[in-house]
Amino acid sequence: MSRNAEIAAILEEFADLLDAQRVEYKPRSYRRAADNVREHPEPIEELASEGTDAVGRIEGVGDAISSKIVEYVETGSIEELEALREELPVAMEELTAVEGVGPKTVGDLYEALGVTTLDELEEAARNEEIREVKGYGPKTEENILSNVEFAREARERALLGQARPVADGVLARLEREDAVERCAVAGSIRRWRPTVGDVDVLAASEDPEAVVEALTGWGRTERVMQAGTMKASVRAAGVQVDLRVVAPDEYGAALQYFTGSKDHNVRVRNRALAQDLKVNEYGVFDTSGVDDPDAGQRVGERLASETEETVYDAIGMAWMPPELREDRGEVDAAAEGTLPDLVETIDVRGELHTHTNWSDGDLSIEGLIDAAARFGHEYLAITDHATGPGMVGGVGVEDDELREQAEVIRDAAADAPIEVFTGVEANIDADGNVSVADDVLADLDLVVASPHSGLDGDGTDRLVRAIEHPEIDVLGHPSGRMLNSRSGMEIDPRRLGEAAAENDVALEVNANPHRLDLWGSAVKAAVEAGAIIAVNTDAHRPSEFDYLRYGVHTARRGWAEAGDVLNTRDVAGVRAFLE
Ligand code: DGT
Ligand code: CA
Ligand code: CA
Ligand code: ZN
Repeated sequence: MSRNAEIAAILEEFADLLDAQRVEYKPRSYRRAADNVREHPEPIEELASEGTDAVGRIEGVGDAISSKIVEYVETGSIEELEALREELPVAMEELTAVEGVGPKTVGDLYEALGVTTLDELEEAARNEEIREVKGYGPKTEENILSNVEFAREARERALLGQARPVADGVLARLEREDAVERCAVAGSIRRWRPTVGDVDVLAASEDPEAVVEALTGWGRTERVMQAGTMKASVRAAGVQVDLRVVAPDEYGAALQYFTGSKDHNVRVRNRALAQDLKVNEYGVFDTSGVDDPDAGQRVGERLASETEETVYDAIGMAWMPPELREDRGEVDAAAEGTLPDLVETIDVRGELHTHTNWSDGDLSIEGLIDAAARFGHEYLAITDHATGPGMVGGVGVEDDELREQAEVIRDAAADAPIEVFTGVEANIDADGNVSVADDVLADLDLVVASPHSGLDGDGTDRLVRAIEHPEIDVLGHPSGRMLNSRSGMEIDPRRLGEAAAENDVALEVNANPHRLDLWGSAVKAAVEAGAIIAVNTDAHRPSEFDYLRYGVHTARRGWAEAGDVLNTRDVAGVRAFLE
């Protein structure tokens, strides 16, 4: 791991603080340098050890910035940045998470009102103090009050992509512990929700204290918030982890209970009640001969508790994957034996949305093909960004270059160990037009079209119009949402699904953990309307092929079976879809 991302973040903080002081021009050059440092293929700390000249060879990094980078790598801090932080002691990231509040507003409100935190910002808006500040009015207050809650929630929930690796680490640690008989994640992380409040972990053990100690003493645990004899709460790698230890013979009932969702559990419980059964975290109990079923937790004859399968079976239901447990009809389906046979990560054979260094990806065409082959894919579509709305800073590829790139891809494909499709990611403008000339699109194997700008209001009409374009094959990240930072367009997934089915377009589940777009309920509605789904990682670098599992589990939350997913088909099957 190079330190490029870390140093880019430092440069961005610099830019924010300069912006807040209304310094002109400089912030823009810091941001540009940050982008280039982040994408630079060599580790920046190695360049820094060679001196400012070496760092200065990175595009957009001039003398002033390169000497700050060297200062940071050598001393761990930058004097000028420390001074800026002292002048403006604001929680910049927290405050700018409020939509419509940028660094300049933060600077102004600090100067005038001393606002440093989200709570203070909200209070100032509520007390109508902001309208008194020069350049601001009641509209700003209104905007802050309507967006502050979203920003607060966004900060409290971790992205699945951040939490899941922590969960994997906790489980690996607990599995090594002799005292642990069985363990699993529960709660929203087990259901693969796009964001999670915490990572719930359940363990079965006769020696709970040893299990608690294993977590509190884990190498990645940063802070112990609570440690009892049967449970613990810690902060590990930036995520809250909640551990519960239960007796081995009650493990299944506890797992079922703590997996949730709450709505699912309520429906299960009601189903059980109708059969004179009581379900809780200790088991399923027959209360038919019991005077007061609420007299205690373990009242009546215990029918099941050791495994989840027996718990569901005792209520007359089939076991179901956790992704389904959102009260979207799964309880009835489990009772009727009509649960879907969900798609699995191993079913996916190829990747249909990726970027090379022709646009904003890291790798060359050959490098990307190689990485896809190493990941185990049978085929790969290369879909660099076209120019158009939402593509800033020269990221997109012009039509002429796209023609040229298609030739280069075909040459590379001739020697490739896997099948390679030529392609593009075109932009959908506010009216639903697509940013690339029809004849260029017609010459490519696969066209992804995605919205990248104007991402508010209802986007359904605009997206349907793009779907109806004869050259479009995949509708990329349809809503354009960015988890924890922007909500994206509203969409009617049923209408998108109908249009997609009619026009032979696949709707994407973008597996990037910042997006997960479409999401579970939307996938379900679209698939019910007849649509085919494509689970794509949108990889910009080799490590991002690993995002696949987040996309597949998101599709599973939408009840998708392998047959509903385009890229579970073999090469011939995909070609047939594209023709
Ligand atoms: P999160 O953490 O906000 O992403 O969502 P969950 O679903 O993980 O919720 P959490 O961590 O509060 O609780 C884990 C599970 O425990 C939840 O999915 C269902 C169960 N549970 C917790 N509290 C209650 C409750 O008051 N009633 C019921 N029926 N179930 C509960
Ligand atoms: Ca949870
Ligand atoms: Ca919890
Ligand atoms: Zn893309």
